[in-house]
Amino acid sequence: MWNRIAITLMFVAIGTPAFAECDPNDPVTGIPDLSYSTVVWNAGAGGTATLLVVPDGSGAPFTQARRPDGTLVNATIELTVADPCGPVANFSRNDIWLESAVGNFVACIGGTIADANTDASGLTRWTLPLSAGGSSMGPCVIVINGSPVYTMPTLDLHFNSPDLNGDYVVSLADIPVFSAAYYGTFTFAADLHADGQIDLADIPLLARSIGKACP
Ligand SMILES: [Ca+2]
Ligand SMILES: [Ca+2]
Repeated sequence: MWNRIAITLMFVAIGTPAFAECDPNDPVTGIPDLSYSTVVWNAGAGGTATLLVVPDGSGAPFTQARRPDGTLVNATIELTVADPCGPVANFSRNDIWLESAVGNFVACIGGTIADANTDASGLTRWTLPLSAGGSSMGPCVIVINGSPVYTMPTLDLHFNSPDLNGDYVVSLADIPVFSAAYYGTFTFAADLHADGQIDLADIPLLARSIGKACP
């Protein structure tokens, strides 16, 4: 499916006019231009990373994401918001968020927004835990004011959560999903201590979060 979307997006990108330019007589005033905004995700150089999310925000910070083999990786995302005239300072964090359309990943209201408004350099980050549930093994995109920064999926950041069924709360209803993976076929969603296997190390991450819900 992604191939199809990528091809469509490529077509749109080709049909889009060249970068807008800064007119000193009519400067752009703080309206982000996705063509000028840039993302740095150093974790991407080493492959995929998985972040544990909990609806109440008690999951892992981005500095403690995991590689598929379980080793820790700093998956901090840095976004510089810019318009054709330069960085956009103090742009509201509420208008910048992460999305993933794959799996049953769900976000609480405002649960995936950036840590802070952009600074004087237009920079903001994601380091704090998200408030979210469900899981995703697909690409994650950064969205500014409703439009993705990337025209193609490039952040291989996956999510999983003790809210396995993605209903915004960790409850007894999540346990059958976990048990099925523990005793049966491996399921990424249940690999809460993400290391490619479901074992005793995954259980505390579910047990300690029972009752946790969106704020
Ligand atoms: Ca749940
Ligand atoms: Ca595990």
